[in-house]
Amino acid sequence: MTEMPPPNSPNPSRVSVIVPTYQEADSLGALLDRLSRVREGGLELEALIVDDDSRDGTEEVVRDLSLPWVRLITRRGERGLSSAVLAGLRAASGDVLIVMDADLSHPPESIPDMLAALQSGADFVVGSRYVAGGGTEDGWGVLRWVNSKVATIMARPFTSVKDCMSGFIGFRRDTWLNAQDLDPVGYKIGLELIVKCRCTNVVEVPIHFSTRQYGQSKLTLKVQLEYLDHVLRLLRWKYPGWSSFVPFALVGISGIGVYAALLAIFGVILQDILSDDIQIILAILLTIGWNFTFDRWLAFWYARGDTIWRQFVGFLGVCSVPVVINFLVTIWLVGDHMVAPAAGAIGALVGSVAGVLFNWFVARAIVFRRNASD
Ligand SMILES: Nc1nc2c(ncn2[C@@H]2O[C@H](COP(=O)(O)OP(=O)(O)OP(=O)(O)O)[C@@H](O)[C@H]2O)c(=O)[nH]1
Ligand SMILES: [Mg+2]
Repeated sequence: MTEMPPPNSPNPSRVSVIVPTYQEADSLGALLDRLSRVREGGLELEALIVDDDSRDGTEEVVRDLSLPWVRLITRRGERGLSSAVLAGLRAASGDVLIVMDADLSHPPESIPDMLAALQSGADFVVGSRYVAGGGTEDGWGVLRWVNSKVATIMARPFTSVKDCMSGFIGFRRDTWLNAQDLDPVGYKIGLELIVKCRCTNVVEVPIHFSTRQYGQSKLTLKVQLEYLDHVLRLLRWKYPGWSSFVPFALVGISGIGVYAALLAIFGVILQDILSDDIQIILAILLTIGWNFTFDRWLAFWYARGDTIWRQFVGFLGVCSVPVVINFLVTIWLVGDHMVAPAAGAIGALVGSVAGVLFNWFVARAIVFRRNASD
């Protein structure tokens, strides 16, 4: 007896293959030829070529082939791989959505394996170079390999998928409809979707990744730097508390160094001009200014739209509480017959630890509030 697929499993005969292209006219004929052979295997498959106005003959290639199952979407005035993929996903009509590169790096012949994995319960499939049976063509330079590995390691906080940098991906329409806050930033739309669709059962199908034969790579240094920004955004999305608290604590530690350095400098240059008390107050205020600037930038990035002066006054108010704790603990210990320097050090330590936690919680709740839309 053959087992019935679960009721929500995709009908494998309705597949949309989204192919983002920028100046890939030379590869398109061969790609569509190989896709048409996959179709002949019994799939109802449409291809959506999402081209960013390449003007390299892409439109002519598609028009001349005149294949009824191929649609060309030409975006004018907009560029970007991820946003092109999202445009293709929105226009697709299939129950299963596959995304692949146009440059023949991704073998269309692996699509049936990807569909089989989805039918067996995967909620996301990745055409993977880094699982048994997969690989890359010889001639991948050391630099590109290291590049890919480093990028993969940086994605570890989000997924254990071995080839999460792959652009050859597939999922059910309902999986992508459940995605939250999709951000069309960067080049790694696969990683973005795995995280934002909260996919838990990601299956890697081995593929042999071919080196492009025609056209030029769009994987420039700028694109690679944008990946750092993408990882930061994903961290802030997935771990909003930690990605606020860790920079806050680090800025707090840096503040101790800044305070000590200011006191040392003032001791030399302001000795004859200002009294010790005034020097200390000045150093405290400047250190609070330092912490405010970096905290607002790195720990409370989401509240940068609010009025800066109101935030600064609030921050000043919040910071003064641990300063008072530090002071009171010191006084109490001195009163308890402890020698002043030791009391000062303990007071500062208690004040700092309490200060970081207190400041972070209260600053978050009162000064740097999150809008409902953040
Ligand atoms: N629509 C659109 N497609 C893009 C854009 N940038 C890249 N692509 C397409 O995305 C796919 C992947 O780009 P590639 O340049 O092959 O990047 P890569 O695979 O990481 O690097 P190489 O294979 O070495 O070229 C290709 O089909 C490109 O044509 C873009 O801005 N808009
Ligand atoms: Mg490529």
